[in-house]
Amino acid sequence: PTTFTKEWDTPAYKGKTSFSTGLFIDGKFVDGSKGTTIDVINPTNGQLITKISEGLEEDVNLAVAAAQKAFDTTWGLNASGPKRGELLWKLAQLMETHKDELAAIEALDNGKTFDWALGVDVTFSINVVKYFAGWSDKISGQTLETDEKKLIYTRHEPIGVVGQIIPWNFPLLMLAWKIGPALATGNTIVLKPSEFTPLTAIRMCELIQEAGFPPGSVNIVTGYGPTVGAAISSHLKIEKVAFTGSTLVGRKIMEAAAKSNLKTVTLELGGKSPNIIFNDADLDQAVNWTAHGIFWNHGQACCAGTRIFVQSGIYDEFLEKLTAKAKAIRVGDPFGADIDQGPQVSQIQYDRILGYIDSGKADGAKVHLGGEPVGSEGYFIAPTIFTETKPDMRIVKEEIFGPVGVVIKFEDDDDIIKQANDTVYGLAAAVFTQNINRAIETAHKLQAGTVWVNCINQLHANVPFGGYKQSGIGRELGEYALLNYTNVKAVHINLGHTL
Ligand code: TXE
Repeated sequence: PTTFTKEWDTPAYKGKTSFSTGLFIDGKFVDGSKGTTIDVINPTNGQLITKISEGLEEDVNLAVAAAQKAFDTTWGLNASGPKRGELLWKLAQLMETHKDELAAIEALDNGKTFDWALGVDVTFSINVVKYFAGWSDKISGQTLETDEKKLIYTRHEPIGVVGQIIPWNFPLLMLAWKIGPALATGNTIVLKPSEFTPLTAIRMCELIQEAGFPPGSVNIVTGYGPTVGAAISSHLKIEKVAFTGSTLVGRKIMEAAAKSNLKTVTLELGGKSPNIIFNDADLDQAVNWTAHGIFWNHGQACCAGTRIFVQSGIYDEFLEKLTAKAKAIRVGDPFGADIDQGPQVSQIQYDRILGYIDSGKADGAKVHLGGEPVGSEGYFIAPTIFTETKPDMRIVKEEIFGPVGVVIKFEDDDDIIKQANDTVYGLAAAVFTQNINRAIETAHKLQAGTVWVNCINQLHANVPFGGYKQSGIGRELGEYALLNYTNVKAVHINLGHTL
C-alpha cells in the first residue's frame, strides 16, 4: 500500500501526518485482493485527498481467518482481563499523544471543524477507550443458589469474531464506541469504516499496533457497503454484528444475519428527535441548547433535536432568538479561524439535504432562515429553519441529517406528548421546563432511549445510548454495552445428586 502524507499550516492547526492507506489484516497493512482503490474526497472543496485500498469479500474472509486465529491463540480467553485493560489504556494514551493529528485527519476527511473534532470526537473517543479499559478486569458472572448438592455459576464469555460497521458522521468516535466494549470482553474484530471517512480508522490501526494488540485481534477492512459490509453481515464465522447507520441498511443487516447464521445484531439507526420547549423554560438557555441540538456536527447527528416544538406563549420570542443564534453561526473552512460549521460530508448528503429543503418548500412550509447552499465549492449548506409545517410533510417526518430544523407551535401539555411520539423513530428527546414535575412526567412519557431535560446532545462513556422503535436494537456505552459482546454460559456442577 502507498503512504498518505499531509502537512497543515492553518489558523486552527499546524502539524503533519503520514500513514499507510492499506487494509489492516493480521497486524499488517496490505492491498485489497484485487488491487483496487477508493477515492477519498475532501468535502471542503470536492478534491481528492488520497486513494485507499478497497477491500472485497475475499479480504473479509482473510480478516475473519486472522481474527479467528487471534481469538484462539492470543486473545479471547487467552488474554487476561488485566492484560486487555492494559492494552486498551495504552491505546488511549497513544490517542492522547496524537490527539491533534487525529483531530486534523478527522476534520479533513469529514469536514467537521478542527476544534470540534479535537474537543468532542477525539476527547470523547479517548474517554470511551479508557472507560472500557477499566471494565476489562471486571467481567464476571454470578453464582446461583439452587440446593446444597449443586454448584451453579455463570460465565460471561467473549463471543468470538465480531463484525462492526460504522458510519461517517463521527468516524473515530463510532470506532471507539465499537472496539472498546468488544476488546474489553475479549472478542476479536473485523471492522468496516465508512467509505466516505476511512482515514482516522486507518491511522488508528498504527496506534493499535503500537499499543501491542496481538496481530488479528483488530482487523480493519475499508470498502463499500454492498461488498465488505454485506460480506461481514452474512459471514458464517461472524457470530455478532454491530452497526451504526441508516435504518434502511440496518434492515439489510438484520436480513443478512437471519439468512446466514442468525448472528446477534445490534443496531444504532436514525432519528427524528423531538425537542419540547414549554412556556416556563429558561428561554435563553433553551435557545442555546436548541441551536446546538440541530446544528451540532452540521446536523449530522442521529440524536439531533430536529422537531422543535415550542409552546405558544413563548413561540415568537423563542423563534426570534433562535434565528439570531442560527444567523451567528460562521460557516466555512474547518481549519479556518473561528469557524462553527464546515461542509456536509459528501456530495450525496449535500444533494440529499438540498432535496429535503426543496421538498419543504414545495410542500408549502415557510423557509424562515437559510434554505440554500453557501459558497461555490464544497458541500456547505446554510443553517436552515422551517416554520408553518404540517405533520405529514417529509421535512417533519424523515431524517434530513443536515443543518435543518422545523419549529412547530403547540398549545397544551397533553397533546404535545402525542405529537412528539408520532414518529417511527425513538432515539432521543429533549424537554425544557423549570417545573420539575412537568419535566419528569414528560421524560417518562416520551418514547425514546435518551431523554435530556434542560440540555441536549449530552453523551457520556458510562451512560447507555440507543433507540426505541426503528431507531435500533441494543444499547451502546456504559455497562449495558458489555451485554452485546458476551455469551452467558451457565455451568451446573452436581455435588452428589444421583440418578
Ligand atoms: O448511510 P449507510 P448513508 C442516516 C442519515 C443519512 C442516511 C444515509 O439519515 O442521511 O442514513 O446515509 C455501510 N451492508 N445515517 O447512506 O449507507 C456503509 O458503507 C452492510 C444515520 O451514508 O447506512 C457505511 O459503512 N453495510 C446514522 C454504513 O453502512 C452497508 C449515521 C453506514 O452507511 C450496506 C449515518 C450493506 N448493504 C447515516 N450498505 C446514525 N445512526 O448516526 C451500506 N453499508
